[in-house]
Amino acid sequence: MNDLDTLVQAAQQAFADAPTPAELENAKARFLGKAGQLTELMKGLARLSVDEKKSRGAAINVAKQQVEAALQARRDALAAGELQAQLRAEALDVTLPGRRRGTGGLHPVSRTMMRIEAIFASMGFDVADGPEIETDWYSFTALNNPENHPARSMQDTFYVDMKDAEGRWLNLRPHTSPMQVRYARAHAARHAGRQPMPEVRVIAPGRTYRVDSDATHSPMFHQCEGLWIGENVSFKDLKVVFSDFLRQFFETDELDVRFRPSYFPFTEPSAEIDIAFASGPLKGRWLEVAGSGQVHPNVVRNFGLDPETHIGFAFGMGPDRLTMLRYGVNDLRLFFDGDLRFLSQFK
Ligand code: 2U9
Repeated sequence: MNDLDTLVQAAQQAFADAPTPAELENAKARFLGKAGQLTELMKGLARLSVDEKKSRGAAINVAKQQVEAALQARRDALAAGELQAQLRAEALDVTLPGRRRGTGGLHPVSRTMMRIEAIFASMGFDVADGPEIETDWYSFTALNNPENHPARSMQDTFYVDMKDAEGRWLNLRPHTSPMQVRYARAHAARHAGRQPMPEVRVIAPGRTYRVDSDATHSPMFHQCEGLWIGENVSFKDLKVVFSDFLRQFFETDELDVRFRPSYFPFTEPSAEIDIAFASGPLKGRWLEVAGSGQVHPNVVRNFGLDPETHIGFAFGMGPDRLTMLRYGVNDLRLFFDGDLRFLSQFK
């Protein structure tokens, strides 16, 4: 093997050993660069005779072409390797199923609230919304709750670590009635002196709070109360309005409705409202769905109205319980656990 063969072999080996394009260019410089081995051999031709120059020059050129070919081959191989690595890194499995955008749905209790609001709105009721942190007067006193009534006790009501202007602890409203007191007072003040005063006809749906927790009670629950006050609104109107509401809500005319005498401090007389379905799994069983009554004169007075001329009725129901009845759910806590396996059934 002559010196040129050895040189070509050394170059091929050096190129093959270069792991990166940068190191390949360094190796190239050792053979083909300004001071590279082949360049030095070319410079040496000057010392030779004309004939020797010809044959030696041709041989060096052949060696140079072989070195350049090896260089190009290695360049191509490294570039192809890089491309392969990049393709591997960016590999995409086009057979995977696409990711769908999750679609939400309304919470079953929200659906019930919306149904209740729509039905009462169709009967001319306004929908009122207001504070969940209340004063003692709006939650209890205005509603004819005696000072020592158990509903005010620490076991039942959540209190907030802050006092109102009268020095009484604020509370998380235990019912939505305070909102109706606020609404009725604002209404009476706005229409003061008008004869006759436009009727108060309002429902107050919303979150309410009590210290209570089991399969049928949650510390946060929902209520929807209604109030209709005018100069000539009677218990008969209550029976018609609420029976009509129940038949629309449960989408059946074959519903027995009964008003059973009861007691609430804010109504007199008072009645529990029970229903019985004519078919289905609950057929024939009396189920308590609401409370109601003629608004107590003391409460009417707290609206800023004269109970001698203004009279009417109120009712209160639990949308959580109505939702359980409508969908056949037996544990209230399911509504508030946030478990999508349960909730997504209502989409
Ligand atoms: C005002 C005056 C009176 C609303 C009423 C009830 C009877 C009642 C319960 C039913 C189940 C609450 O949701 S529940 O836990 N409610 O029994 N509520 S009368 O009476 C009012 C409301 C507002 C100003």
